[in-house]
Amino acid sequence: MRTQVAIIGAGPAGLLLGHLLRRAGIDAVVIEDRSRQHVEARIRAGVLEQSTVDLLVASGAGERLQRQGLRHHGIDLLFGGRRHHIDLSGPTGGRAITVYGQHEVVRDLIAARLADGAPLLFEASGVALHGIDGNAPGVTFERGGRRHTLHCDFIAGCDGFRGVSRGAIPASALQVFERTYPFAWLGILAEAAPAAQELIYASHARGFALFSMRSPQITRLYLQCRPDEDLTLWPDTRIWQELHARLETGDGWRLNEGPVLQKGITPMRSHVVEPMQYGRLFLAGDAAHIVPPTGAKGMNLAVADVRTLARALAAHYGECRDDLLAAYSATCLRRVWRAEYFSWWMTSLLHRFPDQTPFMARLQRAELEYVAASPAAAASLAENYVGLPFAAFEGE
Ligand code: RFL
Ligand code: PHB
Repeated sequence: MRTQVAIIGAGPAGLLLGHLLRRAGIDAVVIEDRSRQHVEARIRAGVLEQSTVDLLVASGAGERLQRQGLRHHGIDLLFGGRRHHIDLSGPTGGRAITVYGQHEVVRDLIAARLADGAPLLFEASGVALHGIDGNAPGVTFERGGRRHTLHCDFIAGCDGFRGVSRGAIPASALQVFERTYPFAWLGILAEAAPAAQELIYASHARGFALFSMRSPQITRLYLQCRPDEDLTLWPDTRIWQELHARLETGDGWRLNEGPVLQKGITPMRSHVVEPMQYGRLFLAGDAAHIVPPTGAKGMNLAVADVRTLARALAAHYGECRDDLLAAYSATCLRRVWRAEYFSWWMTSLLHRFPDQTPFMARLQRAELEYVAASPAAAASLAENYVGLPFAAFEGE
């Protein structure tokens, strides 16, 4: 087998890269170790930045997103027993976020790829990368009981935080930046109509909580919990009790309850590797960087990476120009570090830290009050939350 670009991983990064390359007339094969059913059912992110939506729509994969996505022009911050509305669109020239599940984006991109008749190989196990520091790289894997070799010009490592691509780069060639937070999120998906219009980020003495949604019938909720939390200690009644305690105030607003469809624990960490390229291998998305989910940036960063990579590959094949490929890592990392900062800031602002001193608690409260009261501080939150335009990091 031979292709121009071998893409490892059919998450948002790998699938969107395949889609953008196809539109640029570049051949790619997407290799995924899980089943189609598994990747289409994986519940993860829900908030798409304005630029992410614009790119998906412009690429022809945004039709259902435009019909079903829930456009939001604000978020609520809840602290000190009161809700404070943060306007996202006013200070950002009308930009907004769209709530649309990551698995829906994945479904749309899979449907587009299959409709194009483009290669997408699920259930490929034992994926290994070869020759990334030479001119003839390749990927080997097992599928349907046979071992296969895919020869290519470039490899895109889009296989997430636990994939194999990053590990194919010699450790001596990578610098790792990491921070692990002393808490996790317990998330549920509930069959209950969202009781509020906007997302609610709550800083509460019992810990952080987040109210979000997926559709007019489905609510998505998270609770700060211990990093080693045992889910069996959290029957649904305890989860609802805790959510009521952290998200409701004295103003009469009530959270709607409903059957819990899914339950899980998400660790919180920041992690970046530099550079995001080694020879013919380019890392994109979670394979190269992780943010804690508080800023809702992970999937949006994955999208920004593959847009940059697709444009660089188009310049290579279309114009025999390699300057964009050479600049890939530096271009992506400018945006990555802005998102790392914002995600760390949102996380630090809203969570209870186990070793939090009264002094730190007062500083946190002062910052929350500043964001809620100052148009300048709120505008900074809004600008980062809706996402800076692609051009802001590309020198265009
Ligand atoms: P993915 O989605 O992990 O996809 C990687 C794919 O690679 C496959 N794979 C392999 N394939 C072949 N061979 C191997 N050896 C392989 N190893 C792995 C995997 O099966 C998978 O299909 O990475 P990608 O594409 O980089 O996308 C990144 C996003 O998934 C991630 O950043 C977001 O989900 C993070 N995130 C959020 N991001 C946002 O932008 N907005 C949000 O609101 C948001 N909320 C969240 C989140 C992540 C969460 N969790 C569960 C971590 C909320 C949560 C709770
Ligand atoms: C979600 O809806 O899953 C979600 C929303 C906002 C976040 C993280 C996750 O910051």
